[in-house]
Amino acid sequence: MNRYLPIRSVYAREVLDSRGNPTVETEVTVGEGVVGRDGYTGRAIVPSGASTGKFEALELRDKEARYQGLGVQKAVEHVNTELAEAVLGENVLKQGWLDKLLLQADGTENKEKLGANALLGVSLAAADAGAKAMRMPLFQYLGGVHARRMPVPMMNILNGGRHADNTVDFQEFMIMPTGACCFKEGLRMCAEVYQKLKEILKKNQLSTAVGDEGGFAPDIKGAREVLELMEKAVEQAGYQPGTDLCFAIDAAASELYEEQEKVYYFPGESSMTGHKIIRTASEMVDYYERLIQEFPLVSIEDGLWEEDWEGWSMMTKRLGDRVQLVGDDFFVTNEKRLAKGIEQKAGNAILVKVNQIGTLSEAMDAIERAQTSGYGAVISHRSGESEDTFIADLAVAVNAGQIKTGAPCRGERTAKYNRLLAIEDTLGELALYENPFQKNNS
Ligand code: 2PG
Ligand code: MG
Repeated sequence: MNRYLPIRSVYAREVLDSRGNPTVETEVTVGEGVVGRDGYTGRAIVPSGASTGKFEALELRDKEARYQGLGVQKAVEHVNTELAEAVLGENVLKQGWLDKLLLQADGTENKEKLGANALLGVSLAAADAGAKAMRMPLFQYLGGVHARRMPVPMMNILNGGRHADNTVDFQEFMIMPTGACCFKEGLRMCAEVYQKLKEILKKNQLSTAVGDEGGFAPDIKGAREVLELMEKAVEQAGYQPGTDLCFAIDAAASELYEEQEKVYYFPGESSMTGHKIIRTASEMVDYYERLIQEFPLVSIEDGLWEEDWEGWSMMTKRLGDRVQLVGDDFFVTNEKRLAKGIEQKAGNAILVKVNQIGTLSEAMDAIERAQTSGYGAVISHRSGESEDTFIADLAVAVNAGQIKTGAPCRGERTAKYNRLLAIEDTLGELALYENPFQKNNS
């Protein structure tokens, strides 16, 4: 791009995320003229995970008394000094170059010097500023004229694991409106099923309190019982499970893994049944296989723990032609780990969380690698989120076809869905919506 739109100022502050913990908000102002007069300001609020992968880029926390150690004043300071210095005067339209400068300023493999939360805020806010300066919607700025595929929501309606204080051991139970005609209708179907599920839980005297991502968090014995309730909710909402809506889970198995004994321990199921439930890697796969046979389960995320490359290859060999096997903690949005997975035929899709890697360009590299290798890419929120809607635009920009961004409940989750409704409106007849699991659709 020939135009030169210099970055005039970079500024970060500490704000709160959806769990009430501090995070970084960054503003990048660009323009040829005077700041505040004819400049454009891009903004970003960095998300934060709870079930974080061991190999994620480092999220810098102050570890001081304030905010119980979770303050981000150091990361904010790094943005306002070193990172600002690195990019001031640079052309905001050269995202790849800006991200390189950010990486150079940090200089470490996992962003431990300045913090991935410091780098990411600048990277995303710069992209937002670029889009505003070009007077383009963010998804078009990032993806160009071919950005038009609306993502199928992978909507979390029941929370467990690290995202809730209930007995459900798997972290997320999701519905995917694969039979919808468009995003808007898919969203409606999901919201209706969500409300039906609430009614069913109430009728069964189960809690309708929600977890971190807005899904309900009742005490239920195991995955089968949850999926049965979900099937009921789909049917009572007037839809057909497997045709109109399918199911997805995030087992977040790294959280269940006991390294010493080399087994997966299910604390909730153990307490509900009164005896200790453990499963080996191959028993985990047996378990998934039974669930696939019984329910329209089309996607399993982090089915095994993040270091079990052999187990992942075994799981992919056994289940990979029937379901999507998504690596989250396993791939951590890292192109190198993904390349190793592709080589070892481990998994067949990547979960993309921009803060796992720390810059937009690196996340887009990982997406491109997945897409050119026949792997799926699911754009994802974190359990700690904000009103920032960047990932909605990113999902359309890269034609990912799938987005995971929580329940149709809690503002930080609905912000993304509402942004997608606006994008679908903007695209009008150009918008595409297709079942990502159906091969050979146009
Ligand atoms: C996950 C995510 C988002 P967290 O495991 O996929 O749903 O959770 O942000 O806590 O890592
Ligand atoms: Mg996950």
